[in-house]
Amino acid sequence: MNADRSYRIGLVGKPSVGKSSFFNAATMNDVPEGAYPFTTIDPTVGEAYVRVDCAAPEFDEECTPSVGYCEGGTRFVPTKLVDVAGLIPGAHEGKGLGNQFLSDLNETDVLVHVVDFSGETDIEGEPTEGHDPRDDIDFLEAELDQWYLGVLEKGITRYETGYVTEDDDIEEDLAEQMSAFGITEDGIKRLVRRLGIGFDPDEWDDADRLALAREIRTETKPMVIAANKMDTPEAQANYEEITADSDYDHLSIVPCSAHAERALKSAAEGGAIDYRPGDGEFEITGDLAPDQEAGLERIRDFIEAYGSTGVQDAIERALLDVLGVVPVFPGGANGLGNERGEVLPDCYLLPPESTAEEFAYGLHSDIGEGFLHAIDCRSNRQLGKAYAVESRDVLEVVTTN
Ligand SMILES: Nc1nc2c(ncn2[C@@H]2O[C@H](COP(=O)(O)OP(=O)(O)O)[C@@H](O)[C@H]2O)c(=O)[nH]1
Ligand SMILES: [Mg+2]
Repeated sequence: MNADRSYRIGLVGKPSVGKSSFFNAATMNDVPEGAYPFTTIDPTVGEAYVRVDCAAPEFDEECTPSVGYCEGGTRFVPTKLVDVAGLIPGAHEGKGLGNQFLSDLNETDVLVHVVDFSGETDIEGEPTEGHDPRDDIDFLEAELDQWYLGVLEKGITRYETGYVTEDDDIEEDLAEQMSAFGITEDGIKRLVRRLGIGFDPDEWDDADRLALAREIRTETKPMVIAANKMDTPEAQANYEEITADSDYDHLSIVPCSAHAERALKSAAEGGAIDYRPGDGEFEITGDLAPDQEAGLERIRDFIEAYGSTGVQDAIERALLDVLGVVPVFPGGANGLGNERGEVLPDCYLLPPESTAEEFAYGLHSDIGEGFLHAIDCRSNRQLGKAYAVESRDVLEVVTTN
């Protein structure tokens, strides 16, 4: 995670799969101008949201969010979405991933690989028919693995050519070489043990090295697949086939239609329908021309079949499920409101396995330093600093100062 505590979800994929369409649909939000601090700086970084059930109703209160918004008991908590264009296909020709692409990727915490499931774009993103989306999934995984492997090999060389002392461990050199990926020595040790390849890199053959690179990659750059263009029958057929293929069990594949999400949001903005992003239903509220109504009814059939347009789902699957980020509300044990009369103004997205003390440090370093205990505002139970925060906890921190 970046120092400013906000997560970045990277949208990746070859050209013409629908990255920009997904990005626009996800970041097209009915919030006031000026609430888009990122778009002015960098058009490829936008604000998207993850949905979290609001805790305020459990306390018979109404929340007043200071960031994002709350609709019908669902908090929309902001997060950053990045359109990481520039994936260069054609690695087989020795081109590989572009340098800019790699440094942009390094700034993301989790990836959504947007794949054209309709099969109507070839590996380079040119129009075709009957392309197997599995080739795109395999391509990106293999490319990322090669990137990691290259850095891993440098770490091994560093170990082998370095000044060898008694306490010189391979995991130390690898962690140092791979620090940009955010892997620690302990992390490397755990993965080496999981693979059972031992701690002497002289004993590692090419397959072992690649396997280790892949483990480190999947651990530090987790990914979901957005199976896009699912509004087409070709994509639906591919989706059935690929989700039944056990070779792809390791991936989280979310059926998705960027077009449908965009159409529903536009219709909602125009007053034609009531639609809350991510929902599996909507209500027609305006007078519609017959063709607009027919178009919306086709989308209704689609979201009823797949549960939603999938855009919100893909974002949440990435951040909450795959990355394991934990939403926590700072609150007060004697009434949720703070001194300014705001009720649950914040909902923090914390790294997996965060403790109450880390939560306190996230509020402010003074609060972390003065930490006495936390209070679970639902039960009024005291929690020690090692308490592992849980999703939707409402916590007050009691300090010495
Ligand atoms: N049917 C369908 N087409 C889509 C969808 N999303 C994007 N497209 C189309 O795919 C093409 C490429 O989209 P774009 O967002 O520019 O892709 P990018 O190059 O990955 O950013 C455009 O013609 C889009 O209209 C979708 O959900 N369904
Ligand atoms: Mg684009």
